[in-house]
Amino acid sequence: MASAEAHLEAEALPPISEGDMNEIRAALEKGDLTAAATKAHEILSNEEKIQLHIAVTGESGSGKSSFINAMRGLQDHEEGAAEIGVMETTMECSPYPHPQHSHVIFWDLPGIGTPDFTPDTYLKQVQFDRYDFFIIISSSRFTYNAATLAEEIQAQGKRFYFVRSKVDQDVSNERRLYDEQGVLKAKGKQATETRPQLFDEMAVLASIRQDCERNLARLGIRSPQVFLVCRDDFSMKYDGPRLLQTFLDDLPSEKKLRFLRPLAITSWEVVRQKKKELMKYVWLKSLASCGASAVPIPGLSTSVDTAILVTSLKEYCRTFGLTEESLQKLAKQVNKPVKELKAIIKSPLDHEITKDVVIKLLTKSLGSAVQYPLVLLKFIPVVWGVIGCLVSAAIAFPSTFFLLRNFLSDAAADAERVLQKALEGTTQKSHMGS
Ligand SMILES: Nc1nc2c(ncn2[C@@H]2O[C@H](COP(=O)(O)OP(=O)(O)OP(=O)(O)O)[C@@H](O)[C@H]2O)c(=O)[nH]1
Ligand SMILES: [Mg+2]
Repeated sequence: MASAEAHLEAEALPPISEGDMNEIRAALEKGDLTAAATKAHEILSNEEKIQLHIAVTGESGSGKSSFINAMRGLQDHEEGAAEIGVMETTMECSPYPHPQHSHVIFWDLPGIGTPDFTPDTYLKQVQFDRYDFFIIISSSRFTYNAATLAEEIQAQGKRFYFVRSKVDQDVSNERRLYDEQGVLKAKGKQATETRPQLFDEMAVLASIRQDCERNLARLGIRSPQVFLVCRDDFSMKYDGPRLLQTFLDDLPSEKKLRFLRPLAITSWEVVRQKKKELMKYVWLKSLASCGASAVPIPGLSTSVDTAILVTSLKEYCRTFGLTEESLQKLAKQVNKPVKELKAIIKSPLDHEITKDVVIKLLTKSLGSAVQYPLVLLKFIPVVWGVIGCLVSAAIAFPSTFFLLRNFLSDAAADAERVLQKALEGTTQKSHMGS
């Protein structure tokens, strides 16, 4: 049990600075709930303003624009998708905000190594400083241009990820050397460690990876990490899931949620991480909802700002794909009637969330608030230790806290069920998390 409790506490660690935390605590200690709630509001608004700028770079034609479309969950032909093509297409730095989460911005950079963008001036031309990190896309062989970019980005102290695109093409090109039974056509003659007698996709991938890693290491790149991807089923296949996980692990804690929000629900792991990050903000939202805009709720002996709660629940729905638009899109992708997906969802969808729904949920969570106030000490010892003494917040704070927490858990559970249903009858399960 001790470890479970420790886990809960760690989960609830506030993602805010010590200064902000002290300010909230000092206000609460003075009994100034409005000042504490205003501060919580300010922290949340600042979080909303955080942007993530991701530069996607590489040689012309390497698949940069296709990669951006895949990351944004868009097909190449869809409205708002980056232009792709076999001819040189991208001539200037173009921002592509995520369609539903505009704070995550992918920058489609022009290809390096064309007459207009030579390696010596490229990084200056693309305004190097603007980006949080770089993704270098390379298709086929490791090139001088890719090498120069990697070296230069490392020298400037920024992070980059080396992505080897179009591996589906490499796999199918290699497959052509084998017969229908998967036996090497030139029987025995050409079999090598990287090209075995029997076709082995893993061996093809391993040799591409080794080649890239060897070349990067030769340049003096520290612990080179290479990710093999293909634009189709990007987030499920090859190194797509590992790439997303690595971005997330490397981001500073205040940017993690920003990156997670737009990620498509392609694995149980994505659901788990989204839930974990959103949980960290629950207590701040509860505190904000007890502020100056709190009004008495008829029939309940408490005052809260229901607008904050409505916005928060809608945000949870969007983050877990519980919107009409996301479900329609998913249904189309997996070729199942949307009715089938909706039938297993227990929480309301984002457009169904209204003030009345919030009040109904608040009535339910009031019971938990009265029954289990001490549980809060486990989640947020620093805050509850002081807020519990304020009459004005003694009921409102735990009620909204349990409301948000429970809704979040339910929405995550719905997202898992929808994923399970979407995958039924497909072979993609092996690419999923646990
Ligand atoms: N088979 C396969 N083809 C891909 C993949 N990614 C991109 N392509 C194709 O490669 C070609 C070039 O892709 P783009 O995304 O336009 O490449 P780019 O790097 O943006 O090119 P520029 O804008 O000219 O610098 C297009 O025909 C894409 O359809 C992939 O993962 N697999
Ligand atoms: Mg392009």
